[in-house]
Amino acid sequence: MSYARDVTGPLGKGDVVSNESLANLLKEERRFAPPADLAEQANVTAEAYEQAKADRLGFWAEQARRLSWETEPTQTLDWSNPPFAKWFADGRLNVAYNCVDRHVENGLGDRVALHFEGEPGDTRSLTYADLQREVCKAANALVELGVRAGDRVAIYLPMIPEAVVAMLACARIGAPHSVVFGGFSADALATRIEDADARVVITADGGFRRGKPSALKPAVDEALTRPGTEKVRNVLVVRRTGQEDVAWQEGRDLWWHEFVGRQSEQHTPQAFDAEHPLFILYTSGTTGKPKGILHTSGGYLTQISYTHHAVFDLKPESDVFWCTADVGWVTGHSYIVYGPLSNGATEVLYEGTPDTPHQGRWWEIVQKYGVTVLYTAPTAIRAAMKWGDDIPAKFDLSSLRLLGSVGEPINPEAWIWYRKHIGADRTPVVDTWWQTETGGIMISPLPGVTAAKPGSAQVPLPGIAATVVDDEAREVPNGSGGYLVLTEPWPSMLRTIWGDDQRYLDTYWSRFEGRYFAGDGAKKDEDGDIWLLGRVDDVMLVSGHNISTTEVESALVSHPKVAEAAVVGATDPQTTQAICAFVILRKGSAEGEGLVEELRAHVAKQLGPIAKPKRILPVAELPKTRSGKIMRRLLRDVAENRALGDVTTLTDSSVMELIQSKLPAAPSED
Ligand code: 6R9
Repeated sequence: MSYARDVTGPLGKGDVVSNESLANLLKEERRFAPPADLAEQANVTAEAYEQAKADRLGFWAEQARRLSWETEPTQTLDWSNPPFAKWFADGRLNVAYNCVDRHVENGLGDRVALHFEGEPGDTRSLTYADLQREVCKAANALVELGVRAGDRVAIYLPMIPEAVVAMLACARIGAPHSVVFGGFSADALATRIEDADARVVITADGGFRRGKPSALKPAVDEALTRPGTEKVRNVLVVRRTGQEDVAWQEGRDLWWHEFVGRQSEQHTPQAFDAEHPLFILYTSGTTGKPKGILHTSGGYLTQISYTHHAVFDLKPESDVFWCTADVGWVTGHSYIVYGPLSNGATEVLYEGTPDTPHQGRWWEIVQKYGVTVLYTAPTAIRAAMKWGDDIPAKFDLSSLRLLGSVGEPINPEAWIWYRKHIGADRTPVVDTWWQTETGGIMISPLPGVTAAKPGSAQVPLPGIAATVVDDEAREVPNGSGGYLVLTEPWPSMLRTIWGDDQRYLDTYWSRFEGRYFAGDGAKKDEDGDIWLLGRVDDVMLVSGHNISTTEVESALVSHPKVAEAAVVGATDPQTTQAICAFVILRKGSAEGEGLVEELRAHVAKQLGPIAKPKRILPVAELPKTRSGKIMRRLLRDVAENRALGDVTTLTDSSVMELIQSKLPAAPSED
């Protein structure tokens, strides 16, 4: 049965389960008001909502003044050919200048931009002046390789400072970068090189992961044997691991330390049009080839700079910001590179995994650098919950004043754990909803304004228009669910899918006339606050009821023995689909007799009998993408005993073998 069919059913209509469960989640009426001291000094106050409501475009025009333009824009939005937006179209700027040089010119050259922490424990701090020198050298190197404004450069690197330098060097010369996550296969890299028609690839011999060197260059060599990649002239290779057996193609391959190393530290940035392409970032569609999401310069940087300032309340003189994302994910682009650096922040960049060499590594890093603002994903929070409260308790986390979450709905249980065990029951938690396509944060509490509700992203940011609609595009009343849509263009919106305008129209703008369809299910509670319910493709249809995976997962995780849960609907002759749950147990919870029954009863009690999972399988790990999203598609394959679909974007492919080895388990009967 195809999933596409199920999503056509209206979410939330006759959907008792979801409404009940929402009421359930909210029953304790837990609200967390902003701490008084933070609220008093907050970068953004409630006034911003009023101001943006009164004059949305005027509001964004004002935010654009956060940047240094070579030519100030006089136009804000050109929406004459929707949905192809132009923002600040007659303005000209250089993105890298805004992220680096202007801070040096303002006397901040000695401020640390990046505290790099390698997985083996090696460290390196780069000031803004250091970053300027490195970016200039890399820009000169690309120019020497014949890269011109408009040419695409593929970046396939571990989480090392050169990744940031390479991106900024591309931005500086107007060459759109396409960063490919270092965990992707040669195939995934080849498709992306071909689609973007890249001329140069920047990579490394390897990076450190889980305590050992993990090679990258062989995947590049392999990718470049594939048809469609012939136009790649050069491969620039950073020496990170020092592995001895790096294969080399003379004339094509160049060591970064030699070639970039001998370049001049001077480079004069040239301004580009606000709509000049800044980067392409591929997101895997559920079907077909990955979509190259295109972002441009002026509007993107305006919204990223503003949202980083507003949502993280960033005080560049005193804060130490740490976004744990990989640069290969949009979160790394926007909240490691362009947001923090455009705001002159000091930030941490960490190469490795959270549990190498021990499960307290992140908390040790927070303590070491005095991190004040931490931005991570629910999957990492749930992993920390699973490892145990005693681990973060060993470290001094008192520098933290604000926590953020992104990537998936954060279940109330994890939200509360995060605030309590990482944020000392004191810090606000901002749950930020956005997408590769939106470029920057769209829906989130403001830390100095919003009384936070665990589990809800709550309200669109000032200047952003979002709502929830039913099948017929009618806005749903408070207390109901439907589809999340964005009703007005926003500065950091994608401009198109690279090379495929039609697919851009079809994917995002055809479902609801004149509105951007995000592909997520959502609900508005009685206060009008927005709760994200997961991708509509994942919604389950059980005996005529639409049930969201997020809600059943949340109910499971609210049981003290469950650390993490993934829920899918598997074809079922009686009920159309049957709920099948995969659960990871918390440390110390045994898989013993009766556990499955206990969990099923727990869900039934929380959400009603219809939402009771038919099968529950305790597993050691769940299949995830690098950004921590559970790949439910693969779990459906398992639940329906099918061969696995595309696994190229999986972080760890052995996970699926482990899960499959659990099957066939006798389905528990009602
Ligand atoms: C930034 C990013 C986008 C999808 C999005 C939604 C999910 C992201 C979320 C969230 C609930 C949040 N998502 N943040 N769901 N609450 N705070 O993740 O971009 O990788 O393109 O994924 O992630 O389903 O549509 P991307």
